[in-house]
Amino acid sequence: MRIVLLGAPGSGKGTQAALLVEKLAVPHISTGVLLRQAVKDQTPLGLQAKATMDAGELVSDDLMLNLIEERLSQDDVASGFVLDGYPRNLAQAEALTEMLQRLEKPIEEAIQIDVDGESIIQRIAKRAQEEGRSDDTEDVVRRRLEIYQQQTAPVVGYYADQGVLTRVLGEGSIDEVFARIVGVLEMAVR
Ligand code: B4P
Repeated sequence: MRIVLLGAPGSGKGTQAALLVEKLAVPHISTGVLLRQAVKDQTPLGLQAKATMDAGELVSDDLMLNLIEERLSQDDVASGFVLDGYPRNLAQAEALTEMLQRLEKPIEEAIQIDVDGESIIQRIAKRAQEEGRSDDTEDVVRRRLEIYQQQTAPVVGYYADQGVLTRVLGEGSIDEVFARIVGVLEMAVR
């Protein structure tokens, strides 16, 4: 299946995507992970993206489109994929639809993970202590949430209009949220 996971920073997209790809045996494509690896490897992309990520802003649509097109052209996506962190604004959503139409691999399910702001702050504060990610500081998280509201939240409506969106409650334990997502996918394949 070709699935997009949507949700605010800290909603559990990355966490749930990792569980889903194990269950479905398809690749996990996380633009956040790809970018952090590029920064670590000091590739030209990583060198360009680092300051933007550290400020909590979105990396440019052009850079992201190249990154995602390159990844989605690889052979391992033939059986499907779980996309996590892309698209993050309407321009990216439209570019993705156009690219996947060309590749004859349209999105089949978009799942929005809904979590309230207070849980998000607590989860990211915990991750900041555990992992020390450079964009998990309080000020940067606040900025990431603003950007989410302004630019990423409208993507939910975009997939609703395409008739592929389901919303899932992201509160509760990781296993509880996962069971809800699996329930949605089981309904979708019937
Ligand atoms: P991402 O890596 O996508 O960062 P994120 O939104 O914080 O999500 P993540 O997947 O890491 O966290 P999750 O909610 O799973 O992006 C980082 C940056 O890269 C962006 O700010 C931007 O600069 C850039 N970028 C990425 N994609 C881009 C694009 N398309 N265009 C432009 N720029 C882009 O989990 C958060 C924490 O909550 C975890 O510690 C987890 O353990 C915990 N958690 C999860 N579920 C839980 C639960 N049920 N209960 C308790 N804790 C839970």
